[in-house]
Amino acid sequence: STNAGVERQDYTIYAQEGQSKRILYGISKLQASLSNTNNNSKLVYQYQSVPTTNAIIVGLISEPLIQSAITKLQLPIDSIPGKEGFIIRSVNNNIIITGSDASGVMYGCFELADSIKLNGKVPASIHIKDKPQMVMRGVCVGLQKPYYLPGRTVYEYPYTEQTFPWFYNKKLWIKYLDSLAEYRINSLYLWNGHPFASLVKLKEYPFAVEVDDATFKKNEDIYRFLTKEADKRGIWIIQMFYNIIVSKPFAEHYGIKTQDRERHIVPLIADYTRKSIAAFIAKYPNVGLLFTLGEAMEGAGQEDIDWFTKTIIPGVKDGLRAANIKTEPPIILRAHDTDAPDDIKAAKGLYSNLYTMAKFNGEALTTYEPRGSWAELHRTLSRLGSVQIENVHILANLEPFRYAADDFIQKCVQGMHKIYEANGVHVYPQASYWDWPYAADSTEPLLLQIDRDWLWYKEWARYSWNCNRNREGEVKYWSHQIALRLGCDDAPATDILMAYEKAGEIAPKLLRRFGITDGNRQTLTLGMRMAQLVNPERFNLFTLLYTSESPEGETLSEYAQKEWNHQPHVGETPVDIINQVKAEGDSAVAAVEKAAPYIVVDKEEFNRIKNDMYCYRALAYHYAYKAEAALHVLRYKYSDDIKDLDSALLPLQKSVEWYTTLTRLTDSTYRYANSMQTAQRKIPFRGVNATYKKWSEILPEFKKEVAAFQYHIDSMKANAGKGNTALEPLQPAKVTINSNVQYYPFTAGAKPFLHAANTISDVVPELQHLKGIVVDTLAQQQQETLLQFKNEEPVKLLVGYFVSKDSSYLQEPQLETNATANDRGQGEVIIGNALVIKQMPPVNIHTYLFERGNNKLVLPKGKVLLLGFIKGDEPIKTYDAGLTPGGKVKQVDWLFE
Ligand code: ADA
Repeated sequence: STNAGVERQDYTIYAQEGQSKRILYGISKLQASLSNTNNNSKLVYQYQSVPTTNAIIVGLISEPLIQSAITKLQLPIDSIPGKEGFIIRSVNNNIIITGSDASGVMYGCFELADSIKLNGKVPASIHIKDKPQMVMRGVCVGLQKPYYLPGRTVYEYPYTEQTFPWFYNKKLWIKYLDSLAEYRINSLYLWNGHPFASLVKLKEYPFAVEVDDATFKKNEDIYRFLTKEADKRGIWIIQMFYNIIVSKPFAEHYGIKTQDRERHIVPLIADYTRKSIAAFIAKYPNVGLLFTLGEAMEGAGQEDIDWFTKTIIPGVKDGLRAANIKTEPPIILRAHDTDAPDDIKAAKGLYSNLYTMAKFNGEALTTYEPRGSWAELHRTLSRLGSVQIENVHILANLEPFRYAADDFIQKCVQGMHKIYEANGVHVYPQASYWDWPYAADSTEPLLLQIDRDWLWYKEWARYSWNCNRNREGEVKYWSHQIALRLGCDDAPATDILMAYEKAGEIAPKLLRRFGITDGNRQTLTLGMRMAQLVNPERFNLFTLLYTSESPEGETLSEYAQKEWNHQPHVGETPVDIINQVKAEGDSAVAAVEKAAPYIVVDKEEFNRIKNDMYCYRALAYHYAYKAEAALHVLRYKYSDDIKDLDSALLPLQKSVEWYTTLTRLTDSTYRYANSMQTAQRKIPFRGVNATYKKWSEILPEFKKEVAAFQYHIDSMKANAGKGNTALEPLQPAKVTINSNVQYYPFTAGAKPFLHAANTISDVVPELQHLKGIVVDTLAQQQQETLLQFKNEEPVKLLVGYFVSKDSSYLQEPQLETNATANDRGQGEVIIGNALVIKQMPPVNIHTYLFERGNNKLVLPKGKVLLLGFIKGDEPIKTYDAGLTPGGKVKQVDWLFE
C-alpha cells in the first residue's frame, strides 16, 4: 500500500538442492514478504554460488553453497552464530542468510522478511547477527474443559471430536503454527491428564484405549499432521500428562480408580504407564514429554523418584530403542507437588535431555521481582545443570480482560533471567485456558484467542528472544505493531499501548496485596467478599503469594495493626495500592479515549479494548473502596469504637457502585469471567456447575453484604455491642465404624489423643452433641490416618486441621497443588478456630462428604483430628469462631454475613 514510487526489483533466492523443510519454510516467508512489497523473486536450487547481483543466498554455514558464496563475495563472516542463531550480511546487493542449524537459518529468513515488511523494501545494507536468550520459548494449549466430563474427574479428557472439535481442524492449526513460528516460538505443549489411551494401543492392554476406532484413526492422523507441521516450523510438540492417571476402561477392567492421590505405586499400573510411554515415543518420534509427578500421587518423596526413574525414563528409552531413534526428545519435569531438585538429581545419569519447569508467579501474574523461598527453588533448579523453564501458568487474575502490558512482561522475562536464572519460558493463554480456542467475549462468532490475544503471545516471545531492549524503542515497536493491526497511525496506537501498560499494573497489584491465593480457585476480576478481605486466613490463605510472589509489604490486617500501634510501615502497603490502582485505572481510560477519534478501520476490536480499560478502572475503584472499608473495619478490632464501622459504610457503598458499573460493562460483552467453572473455584464464591461466573451473579451478594453490615451496625447500637446470635448444636449421624475406636465428648478437660494428655480447653457450641474419635498422634506421624465405616445415609465427617506449618501436622487441603482437594467438599474451612486443645495450635474444621455405603477416609501422614459425623445435609454456618490458645480473638468478618 505504501510502496508507491518504490521500484520493482527481481530477486533470486539461492538454496541448496534438497534443502530442509524448515529452511524452505523460512524462504517461503521471505518470498511472501518480497511479493507483498511488490518485488519479484524466484527460488533457484544451486550447489555452488556464482551470483552477481540481487541474490539472496540461504543455507547452513556448513553447506558448500554458503561457503563458496562467502569466498566469492569476500564476505567477512566472523563467527558462527549459536543454537537457533543467524547471520544476515549484505555486499553489493547480495545478501547471505546463514546459521549453524536449520532453525537459525529459518529465523534469519524471518528477520529479513520483517525488515522488508517494516521498510517496504529490501535494505540496501544489512548486517545482523542474533540468537535467542531463552533456549525454550513455548506456549500451551489445554486439552481440558471448563467442566468435568460425565463420570470423570479432573484432567480426564480423552481426545475426541465431540469434546475438542478444534483439535481436528487442520486450517486452524496451520494458522496457529504460522503465528507461533513468526514469533519464534519453538515449543508447543499440549496439556492433558492421560493422553496415551487416545493415541496408542498396547498389545498387553488392548482394552485400555478409550476412544472408538474411527476416533483413534483420526487422532493418529491429526497428531502426525501436527507434529510434522510443527517440526517444519522449528517447533517441538510436547505432550503433557499427570501422574498417576490410567484410562477409564483400564480402571474399570481392574476395578480400580482412574486416579487416587492416596495410591502408592503398584506394578500393574507402572507397567501400563511404562508401556504407554514407550508406544507413544516410538510412534511420534519428534514429540517431547512434560509431566507432573503429583496431584494424583502420594506426596513428594521416594515414590516420585521411583516413578520418574523406573517408569517414565525407562518408558521413553524403550520407545526410542523400539523405533531405533538416536536423538533423545526433551523430557521436562514440573516442579509441582514434588521435590523436583531431588527428582532431577536421581534422574540425571539416566537421560541426557532433561529440563525442569516451575510456576513463575503461581497461577497468576503478580510481580516481576519474585523473592523468598519460591525464588530459591527456581535458582536451585536452574543450577542443577538441566534447563529451567518458567511456567507462566493459567493467569487466574487476568481473566477475562485483555492484557498486553509490554513493559510488565519485559520486566518479567528480565526477572526470569536475573532472579530465577532460568533459560526457558512457557506461557499459558492469556485467558480462557479451559475454553481454547475461544475467548470469553460475547461476540458472534466467538473470537479466537490467537486473534484477540496476539499481543500477549508476541510480547512474551519477543522478550524471550531478547529481553534487553531499550524501552523507547519498544514503545515505537509495539505502537507500530498495534497500528498495523488496527489500521491506524502510530500516534493513537501509542496511546493504546499506554492504556495497556497502565491497566497492566492493576490486576497484579490487587492480587498480590489483597488476594487469598495465586491459584485459580480465586477469580480476581469477580471481586472479593468483605470477609475475605478482613479475614483471609478463614479462606485458606496461600501465604507464598505474600512471601514470594509480591514485593515486601503489608496485608490489610498488618497495616491496620501497625497503624493502631503507631508502628512504621514496611514496603508496599495497602494504601499505596489503593492510590496507585485508582490512578492507573484513570490513566488507562484517558489514554484509550485519546486514541478513540483516530481509529476508523478495526473499530469493533478497538471498542472492545476500550471497554476492557473501563472494566479495569471499575475493578480498580471497586477494590480500592472495599479495601478502604476493610481498613476501617479492621481498626474497629482494636478501637472497639463503633464510629470506625460507621466510617466503613460509605466506601463500602461506593465499592458496590463501582461493581454495578463493572456489571454493566461486562454483562453483554463477556460470557464469563473465568474459564474453570468447577467446584474447585472458591473465591469470591463457590463456582460449582458454572455458577458465579459473571459479575451480575455476584452483584446481589455484594449488595447483601452492605445490607448485613448496616443491619449489624444498627443492632449493635441497639444492644450495645452484643454481636453474633447463638448457634445451634449439630446433631450426630449414625455411622458404623469398622474398627475399635474410642470417643471423647466436646467438653473442657476431654482428651482427644490416645497417647498424649492434652485436654480440650475451649470449643464452639456447635460440637457439644458430637463425639470425637480418639486419634493416635504418634501413629499419625508414621502412617496415613485411616477410617473405614458404613453409613445408611449420606454423612459429613468433621476433620480438625491444626493451623501450623510444622510438618508434623497434616496440612489443610490445598487446591493449589491438588486439584482433587475438594472432591468431598473439604477444600474450605467451615468453622475456623473452632477448638482449643492445650499446648496445641488452633484448629480449623473442614468437612468430608460421604455418600451412603461402605466408605473409607484416608488422610496423608500428619497429626489431625476426627471430630465426628453429622448428616450429609445438615446445615452448618461457615464462620471464624476466633478460639485460639491465646484467648478469643475478636472477629469482624461476621459483620458482613
Ligand atoms: C492446581 C490447579 C489446576 C492445575 C494444577 C497444575 O491444582 O488448580 O488447575 O493448574 O495446579 O497442574 O499446576
